[in-house]
Amino acid sequence: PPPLQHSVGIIGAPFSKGQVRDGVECAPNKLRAAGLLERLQQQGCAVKDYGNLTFENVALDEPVKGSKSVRTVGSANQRLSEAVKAVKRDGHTAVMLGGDHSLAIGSIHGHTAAVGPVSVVWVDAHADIHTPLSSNTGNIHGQPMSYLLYELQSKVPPLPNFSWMKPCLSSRDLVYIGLRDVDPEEHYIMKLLTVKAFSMTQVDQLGVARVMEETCDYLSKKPIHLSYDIDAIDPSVTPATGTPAVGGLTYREGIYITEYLCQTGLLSAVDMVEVNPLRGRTEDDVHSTVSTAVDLLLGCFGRRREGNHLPDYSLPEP
Ligand code: NNH
Ligand code: MN
Ligand code: MN
Ligand code: MN
Repeated sequence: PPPLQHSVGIIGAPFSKGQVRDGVECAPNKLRAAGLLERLQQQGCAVKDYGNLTFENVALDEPVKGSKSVRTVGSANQRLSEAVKAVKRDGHTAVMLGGDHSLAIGSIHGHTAAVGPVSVVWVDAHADIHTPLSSNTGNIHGQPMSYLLYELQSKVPPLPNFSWMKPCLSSRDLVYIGLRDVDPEEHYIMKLLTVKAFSMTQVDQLGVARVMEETCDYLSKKPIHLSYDIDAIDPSVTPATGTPAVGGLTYREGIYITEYLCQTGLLSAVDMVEVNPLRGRTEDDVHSTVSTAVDLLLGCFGRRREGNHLPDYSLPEP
């Protein structure tokens, strides 16, 4: 297929209150400092940086039914939803640089608000489908999918600063890839809703190429929202993240997912979340994590390992 010029709109979401470890709010600037924008431009993308969102810090934000920072997370996601909606209305593929994975609430909500129903490919070690009441940690980054799914609406209580949103995704339009640390409550929900999932077992069994074929056969041809949690990749490659889980995707498998989704032509929004530059033990740990996240994003927008050239290139004449 002829290389189509991707138009990318980047939103930084320096937000960490969906979990308890500081540092994940530094990721948007780290990803930019690693040359993300320049490298997207070099590979032929039109790039617009919408800058970093600023978030309201709600002063009194006591836990609600065990969940932490509910009001802060609700308000941040409302802002993010509006921002993603605006980027989509401007005609770009939206890239949300997190921040923690609670931000998928606003990102997916805003995406659907602009374009209508979407398919979600959720690449993660974790399912992030706890309801606020089933969660053991109270961290909302482990819950976003339950807020988004129509089928779980009756299981999610009304929460302060969440009245702006309604579920916008059918469980039929969701595929998980890379799961290996799923809580019993989450496993129950996934079986109840018959959610399509390629855990690491299926990646081992089928190989990543078949996993991607089956993912795209399964999904209808709606615009795709890719929500990429960096902890899907093995911690030997991406250790700088809050909840590393052994036995993850290789670098190559991780990149293959992005290359494959890019060539569907349906990729409409991408989240890159849970990069935490304060979690690596060494400078190398952080560098490897950030540069892998950048490579995954480049793969979403046309970078191929066979090499690339711009469509207007011609050889210098002697
Ligand atoms: N399932 C756990 C929880 O509910 C861990 C979630 N952590 C993540 N998700 N990093 O991607 O808190
Ligand atoms: Mn996650
Ligand atoms: Mn995760
Ligand atoms: Mn493409």
